[in-house]
Amino acid sequence: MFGITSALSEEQQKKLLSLFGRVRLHLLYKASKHGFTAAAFHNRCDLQGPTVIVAYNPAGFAFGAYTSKDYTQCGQPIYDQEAFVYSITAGENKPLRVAGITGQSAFTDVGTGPNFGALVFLHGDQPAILSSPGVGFNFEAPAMHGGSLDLNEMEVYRVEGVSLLAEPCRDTQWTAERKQHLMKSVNDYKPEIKAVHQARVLLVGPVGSGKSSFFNSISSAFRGNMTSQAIAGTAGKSVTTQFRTYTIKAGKGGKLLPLILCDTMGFEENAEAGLDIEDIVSICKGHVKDRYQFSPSAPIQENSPGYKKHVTLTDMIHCVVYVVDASKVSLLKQKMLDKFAAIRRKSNQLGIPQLLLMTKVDEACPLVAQDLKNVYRSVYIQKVSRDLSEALGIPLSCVLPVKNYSNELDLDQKTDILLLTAVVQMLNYADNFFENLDTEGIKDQLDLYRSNDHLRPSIEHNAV
Ligand SMILES: Nc1nc2c(ncn2[C@@H]2O[C@H](COP(=O)(O)OP(=O)(O)OP(=O)(O)O)[C@@H](O)[C@H]2O)c(=O)[nH]1
Ligand SMILES: [Mg+2]
Repeated sequence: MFGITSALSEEQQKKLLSLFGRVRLHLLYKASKHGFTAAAFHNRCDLQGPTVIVAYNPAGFAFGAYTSKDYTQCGQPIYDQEAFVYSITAGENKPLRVAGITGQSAFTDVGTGPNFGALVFLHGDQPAILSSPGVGFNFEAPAMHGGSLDLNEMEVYRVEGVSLLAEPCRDTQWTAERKQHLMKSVNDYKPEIKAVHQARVLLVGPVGSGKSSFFNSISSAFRGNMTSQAIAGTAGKSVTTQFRTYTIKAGKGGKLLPLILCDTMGFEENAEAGLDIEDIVSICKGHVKDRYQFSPSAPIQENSPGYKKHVTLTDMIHCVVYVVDASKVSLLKQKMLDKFAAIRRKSNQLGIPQLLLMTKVDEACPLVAQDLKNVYRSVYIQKVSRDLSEALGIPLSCVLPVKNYSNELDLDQKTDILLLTAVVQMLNYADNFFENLDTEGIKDQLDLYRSNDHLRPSIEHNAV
């Protein structure tokens, strides 16, 4: 949570983390800031997946409760074998960790403060707890909280990267055959329209989200070794400042793939900085030439040097891909979401299908960093996908998680499979663009573009 700092001391944080293993804590709620009330707690903590409460009392104890389940205010007792209550007391080397009593519920999911039976937090909508050792959890009250029932502070953290789904949400084979099959699908792809030989896919997204790295990664996967044709990196501003249209070869010296990846300057929250939405519209219509130097002060004009007046279907964008860093989703501000919404409106008007590429899944979830196969099993990645899908108004099925190559020296089969799966989906969506043209409304749709006289003769469908 931006701008709100944790009350955990370094020592307390270390002890708390030692209860979980390799996880990350994300502060959701801080009572002194949001209010010592059940409503404020539920407002921030419901439907967040695994969470841990940290309560601080005047006796200097930090203690609380962990649950792997959501708070939903369903009114039912919740059984959670992974739940525990704990205390991390200064001076004590080891944290106190108390698992639930077998057969008893972990907590009652009601609209009051979190009720773990033995410990009820925000009791009576006050900065206080109710302590009843033996109800659900058994402990000695002096060891847990020193008998001090008032609270100076209470925080709730989402525990990220802690759990895996029993079954993956998408079925994938992580084998060499699967990789070959995906590569063949890309190689053999033919746009539905005869005059178009390559699907043109536009990558747009915030500064540093991994647009240029995605092109580099796809190019590397096909070449069979690491390449970095597009300059990638981190800086306060967008590293990419030119519009680039990249072709990709199927192997070193091989034939060109039927795909062009268009890389853009990153956009920023500030309306005056980063890529301009009007530039995106011009790109989508095919008016922007390769290597056009973006200018944050003004969008491209008809008389700009990089402006292409006469365009055909070949020049247009056939699929827009929003690129978002999975590890920064909770930091996306409303202004950024508004930019996405504006681009989405324009793309819809132009009939261009859209996908969402969620990069840096390795940075977002430690379980995925350990083994990329966990990408479809990570509870946290599923949650981030859902959040993004809702925030951007894009169906969950259109969210494509990937890990780009960033500092590796060698290719990795699982990384390639995830990257290639995303490319195949982009090509499928580009086909939807061509299919949409083949409708009654074709004239209306093309009228949305300028120079529609140049387009009409080129719309002839490839025989399938
Ligand atoms: N760990 C990890 N790092 C990544 C991933 N994708 C990109 N990066 C790193 O993130 C940084 C930014 O990546 P870029 O590809 O330059 O991002 P961009 O969207 O092109 O950024 P701008 O051109 O500045 O808008 C680089 O340091 C990359 O190495 C990923 O999937 N995982
Ligand atoms: Mg870039």
